[in-house]
Amino acid sequence: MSTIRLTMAQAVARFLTAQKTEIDGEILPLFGGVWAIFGHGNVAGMGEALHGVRDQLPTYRAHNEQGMAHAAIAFAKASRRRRMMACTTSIGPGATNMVTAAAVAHVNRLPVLLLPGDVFANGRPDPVLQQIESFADGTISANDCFRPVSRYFDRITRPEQIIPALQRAMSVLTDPAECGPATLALCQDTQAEAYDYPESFFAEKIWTPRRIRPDETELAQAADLICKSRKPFIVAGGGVLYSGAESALADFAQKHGLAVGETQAGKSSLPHDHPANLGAIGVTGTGAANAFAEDADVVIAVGTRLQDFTTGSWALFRNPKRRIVGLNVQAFDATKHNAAPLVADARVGLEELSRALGDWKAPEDQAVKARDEKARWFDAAARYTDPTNVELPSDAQVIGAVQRASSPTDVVVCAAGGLPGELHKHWKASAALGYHMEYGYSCMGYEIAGGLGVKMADPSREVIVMVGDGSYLMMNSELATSVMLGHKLTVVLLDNRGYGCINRLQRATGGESFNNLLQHTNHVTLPEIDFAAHAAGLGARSVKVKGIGELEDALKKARSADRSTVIVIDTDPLASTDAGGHWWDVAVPEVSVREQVNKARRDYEKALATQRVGD
Ligand SMILES: Cc1ncc(C[n+]2csc(CCOP(=O)(O)OP(=O)(O)O)c2C)c(N)n1
Ligand SMILES: [Mg+2]
Repeated sequence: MSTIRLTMAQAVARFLTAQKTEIDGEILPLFGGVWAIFGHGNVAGMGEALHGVRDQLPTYRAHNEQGMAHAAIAFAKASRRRRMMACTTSIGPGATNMVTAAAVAHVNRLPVLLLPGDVFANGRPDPVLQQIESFADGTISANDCFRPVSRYFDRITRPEQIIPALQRAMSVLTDPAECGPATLALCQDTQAEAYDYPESFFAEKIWTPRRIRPDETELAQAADLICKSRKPFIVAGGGVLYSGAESALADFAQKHGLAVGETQAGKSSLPHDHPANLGAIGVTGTGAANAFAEDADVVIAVGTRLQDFTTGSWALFRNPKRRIVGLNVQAFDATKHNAAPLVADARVGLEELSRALGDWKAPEDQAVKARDEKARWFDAAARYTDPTNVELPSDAQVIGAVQRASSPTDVVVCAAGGLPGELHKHWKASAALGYHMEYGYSCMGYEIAGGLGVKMADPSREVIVMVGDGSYLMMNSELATSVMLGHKLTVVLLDNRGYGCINRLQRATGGESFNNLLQHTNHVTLPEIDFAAHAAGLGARSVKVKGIGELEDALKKARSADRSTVIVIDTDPLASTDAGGHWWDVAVPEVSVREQVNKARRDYEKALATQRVGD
């Protein structure tokens, strides 16, 4: 067996360069790059190793470990999980800064290889700078915070241990069902230790997507349920896009006469103007999709985790005879709420289900109803996004302007605040992956860093990031990275001077406006933040616009700019789209001295009675 003498860190770097992926017949590096912020925990080991492979595997310097991991996660999502990135940090704060991003990847089932530095395996210099020191357990370091938010975790204390650890990490990162973050905590001294690694460990490996085929019995049971249904309805989740099942879904819906509602992760599975596409489903759903969801006797849930925003906290699918067919690559999701599981890849699952259904078609009245409901929804929704000259436009009016200035291949990116709900209802996505919403963790601060990852995954598409003032203030520094790397973003920053959506939620649950909008906070000076100046300071083009007309002009200029642009617009914190939507379970206090809360509690209890438990 021929061997090569390398440090553990050099072995990691070399191994990563050997991992490839095949996309449309083209062999590409599986890892699009490594994000790195160095400190004493990784600069000498991983830093030197990454320098050695910089021509095959680019290293990118970010400004915040959470931000860089958001970019990596967005890159994987925009690549349909077929390409990914790694992230290396120092020990201590650099590592724990990345824990929130690990949770983002975990919830959203997105692959990212996290390589935090760790304390000395030999313990000789203990405690090193940034070592947290557990009094009770010598095996604990800050990196144990990654355990609950990693699909695979290992701490590397011997150089040869990296061989099985990397192989296991790869199996998780590339498995459609298990997919999520893999964390290998790399002890600082071990990174620098040498070992005679077998050459075979570094042989080129081409990863292809595993397409799980359905079990015959599950397939027959699912087909039987659907054939007996009179009001079937499809829910399309993110799994449709990860599987590349858009055409399979369109064929399935058309052949069997079914309508489709899209989750936040599933939006853009079908073009907005496809007759079967009734748009968003759930708490932030369209009136059309929700009308179908309420009546459905069989819900065909394709590639969705069925989180509460999709199920209306399990009060949306209210037909008493309703069953769910769970077409999902992960049995954990396929069996939720007593669903009839159909464990399979979305694309082959839909194809085989279609074969099993033969000529069966949903009753004709369903297609007529879909047409009517869709027309009614668009009539109702249009007025929210129409042009206006009001001084403080709503989020929906800003969305209308962005939509009018966009082209069908653009990607809109968002994550938290009031915007996700408004975008889910109103955004008209044409091309697949044109709607990139992180709504599994809805992590404030994802937007700009995420937009950068999306742009890196496909530089040919214009990327429009929509972000609230709160989210922007929480994390914006990868804007400077986008300028540095020449990956242009258009950022539309909606300044409603605070946490608008939480203030609205507070009011809706009977609370007094308190601690959300800046005006309702403890303060000596009410902040008047000059976001345009801030963005310019980070190197971006920036402009503050007044109203929708100026916004449309600025969007046109941003499109032809060669650098990231931030367009700031003041918006109304109180307005939101009241058409469509559905109840969401947010627990209201059972006792209070405030009558508004008691009233909200009475309404809450009525709504709770509509929630289905378990079935
Ligand atoms: C990291 C993080 N902290 C807290 C929250 C809870 N949260 C959701 S939206 C929101 C306010 C967002 O404010 P902004 O970005 O200005 O959007 P707006 O609500 O005003 O539309 C908060 C605090 C969150 N989603 N993520
Ligand atoms: Mg705000």
